[in-house]
Amino acid sequence: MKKQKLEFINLKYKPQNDLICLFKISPNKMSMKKAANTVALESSTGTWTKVPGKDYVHKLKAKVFSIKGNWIKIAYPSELFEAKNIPNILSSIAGNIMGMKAVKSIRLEDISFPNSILKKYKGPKYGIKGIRKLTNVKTRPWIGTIIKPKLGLNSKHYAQSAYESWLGGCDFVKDDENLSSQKFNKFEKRLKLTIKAKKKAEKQTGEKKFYFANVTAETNEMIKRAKLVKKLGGKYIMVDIVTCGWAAVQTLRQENLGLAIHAHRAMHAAFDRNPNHGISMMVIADFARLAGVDQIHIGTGIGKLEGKIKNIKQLKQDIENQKVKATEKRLQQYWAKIKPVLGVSSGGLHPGHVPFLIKNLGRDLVIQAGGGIHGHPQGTIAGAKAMRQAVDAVMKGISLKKYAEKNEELKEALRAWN
Ligand code: RUB
Ligand code: CA
Repeated sequence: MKKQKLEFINLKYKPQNDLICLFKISPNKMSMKKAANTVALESSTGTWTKVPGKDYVHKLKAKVFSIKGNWIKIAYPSELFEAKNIPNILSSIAGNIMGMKAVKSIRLEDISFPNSILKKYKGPKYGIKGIRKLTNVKTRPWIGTIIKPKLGLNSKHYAQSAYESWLGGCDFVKDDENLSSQKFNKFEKRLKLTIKAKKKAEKQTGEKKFYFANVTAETNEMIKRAKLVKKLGGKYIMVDIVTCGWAAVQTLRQENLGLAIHAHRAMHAAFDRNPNHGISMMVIADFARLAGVDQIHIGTGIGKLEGKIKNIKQLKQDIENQKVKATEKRLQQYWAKIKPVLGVSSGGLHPGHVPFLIKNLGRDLVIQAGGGIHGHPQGTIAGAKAMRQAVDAVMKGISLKKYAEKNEELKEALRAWN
């Protein structure tokens, strides 16, 4: 076969109005340059063989402009993408190339959007400052709970458990990712009873309380459910962004209902768990920020689910900062008018983990526990109290052990789980 010209490599190129992708690739029986060229051509204007082109088409070629070991950077002219269409972007930059024979593995590690693309998207409605204002929680981390058992409870028992969680000190109560509108707990009934319970808890505690109803469903149905939340006076919704898909998330945000959006990331690990292949959580979070969720699960670095604290810290900077600095494994990004997203730590947490979480991830954080609240030996109210006491202890600079001497619920939680 004739030696192929590597037309999609230009190591002198300086990106301007381009979308930039950072990939980690492992070539399959070919040079890194050739593999990189193949990735760039398949994800932009080329295919497996030469086809006649025109000059104006050549201008739209993606360019590999950096190769460092297995890490390559590709610049895509922004004209390659339709405005307001996340699926369209992903079909190029994380589409066919994920299954190409030219690479043994390929991982999209990070993405950086030029302003010409950013300005087409709404981004989060509230951002972190907006959520502080909405919830009236001034400086401490927020405390959330996921009602457990995650499936099976009827609507009445569900709302009761939510009520007890708020009474004990939770700010947020959320549905679990796999609860939608099953026969045993229909969405509308659950929503009505839980919002009623929320109002009662607000009166009793004098605090603002919030319920994140999981609206994840077929898109039209999802919008209907979100509108019902608004009609009944809810302020938040929750959506499983990966399983319901980017188009649906965009639609939900573009409806502009004024509701804050909590993003659950169930199924993210199918893309991001393999360190050599797939799509990183950083990229998933970048698209979530672009589409406009207000808060997103980022992991814990402790607890029941996989994830190193070092990576979670990086991810948190990525969703919080207006200017994200480049590192060897991250691209720089200026988010312009797109607001920050609030990070949520969740998965196997209990009060004993609170000092670690605040030390590593700061106060702009939702600390969320299901089992670590409802599994408290004295029940849900005590479980929520223990979590609130743990947060209060850290805010006052007192060790949990010391604070537990005068706070029975915390003492019991530490005895059970620490
Ligand atoms: C929490 C739970 C959530 C996870 C999701 O329950 O199961 O769905 O937070 O994971 P529990 P992630 O507190 O009983 O473990 O937040 O990593 O996306
Ligand atoms: Ca990025």
